[in-house]
Parts: sequence; C-alpha cells; structure tokens
Amino acid sequence: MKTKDINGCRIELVEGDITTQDVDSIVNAANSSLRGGGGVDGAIHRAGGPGIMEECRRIGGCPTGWAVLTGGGTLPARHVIHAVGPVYRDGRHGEPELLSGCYRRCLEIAAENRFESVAFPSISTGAYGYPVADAARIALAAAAGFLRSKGVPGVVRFVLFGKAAFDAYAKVLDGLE
Ligand code: AR6
Repeated sequence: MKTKDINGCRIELVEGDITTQDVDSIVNAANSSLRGGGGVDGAIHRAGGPGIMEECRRIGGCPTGWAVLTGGGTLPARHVIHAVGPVYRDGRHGEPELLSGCYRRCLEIAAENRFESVAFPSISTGAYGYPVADAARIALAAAAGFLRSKGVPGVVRFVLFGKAAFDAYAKVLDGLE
C-alpha cells in the first residue's frame, strides 16, 4: 500500500483484486454496450451476480469517456460505476482526453452520490492496450486535480492487478506535487 494526502483526502495504491474491495463504489472498465466482457468487467459481473447486468441492460449503453452507476449486487462494494475507457491507437486520437474524462466523470458520480470511498482499476490498460505508464499519469493527474478542486471523495483507491501495474502507478504518485 502506498498513499498520498491531497486536500484532506487520500489517494491509495494497492495491489490486488478490485472485486474484494469494501468501498462505497468500485469502478468497472466496461465497454460501450455494457454487456460484459473479460478482464475486470468479467470478474465484476461474476462476483456481483446477475442483478448488475440487468441494470446495465436497462441503462442500455454508455459512450467512451463517460460512466454510469448501478448497484453492487453481491459484491462487498455498495455500487459499481461502469466507465468506458478509450481503445488505444497511438495516443493522438483523443485517447488522453477520453481517459482523463472517464476518471473525472466517475469522481463526479461519486461526489454527487456522497460516496466516501471509490476504487478504480487501471482503465484501458488491458484489452484496450493503453500503455500503463501513460495511463498511470493520466489517472493520477485526474484524481489529484479533482481532489484539489472538490475535496471529495475522502478515499480514492487504485487497485492494481500485478506488481508491474502497481510499480508504474507508484512511480507516478511519487512524482506528484
Ligand atoms: N482487479 C483489478 N484489476 C484487474 C482485474 C481485477 N479483478 N482483472 C484485470 N485487471 P481490462 P480495458 C486489470 O482488460 O483495458 C473487457 O472485455 C488488468 O490487468 O479489464 O479497459 C471490457 O468488457 C488491466 O491492468 O479493461 C471491455 O470490452 C486493467 O485491469 C474491455 O475489456 C484493465 O484491463 C475493456 O478493456
């Protein structure tokens, strides 16, 4: 675990599985159809039960760079924010803005719903191919910027799958002013 305090809030980095996190909301790295998939998305729907997918079907879909909220089903987390990150091409097709917007929208949803704690995976860095060092810079800058201006939510946790992802985020957090 590695932490940094910003404006009375805390950014935490942990290595682990997001489906086990006991927080107000975890974030899913979903796709625009919200119909499920592999990676984090598959793990969340498996652990959370069919109720989450029923809610996703009712919502219908979500554009890239945006996010929607459902309940947490049988997960320890009370809610799931389904975020749709960009598919990485070369970084010159709006991917940084879309990825950053995705994190910002999740944090807005958390703030609007008065969530005290939210846990993110490393969005877009699996099937969607975003280089993890670049994605870590964007994710942590978005989180730090939001906390500096809004002062909520109290805990923003990044749950990194594997040591390589954890180390990439840790390096960026160390350099964050
Ligand atoms: N907990 C935390 N992180 C995880 C977990 C887990 N249980 N499982 C994987 N990761 P990905 P994307 C990490 O592919 O790149 C899906 O099919 C993984 O190591 O889940 O945004 C969706 O339906 C990687 O670092 O999401 C979409 O179609 C990170 O989570 C598409 O994949 C993200 O990998 C979205 O692709």
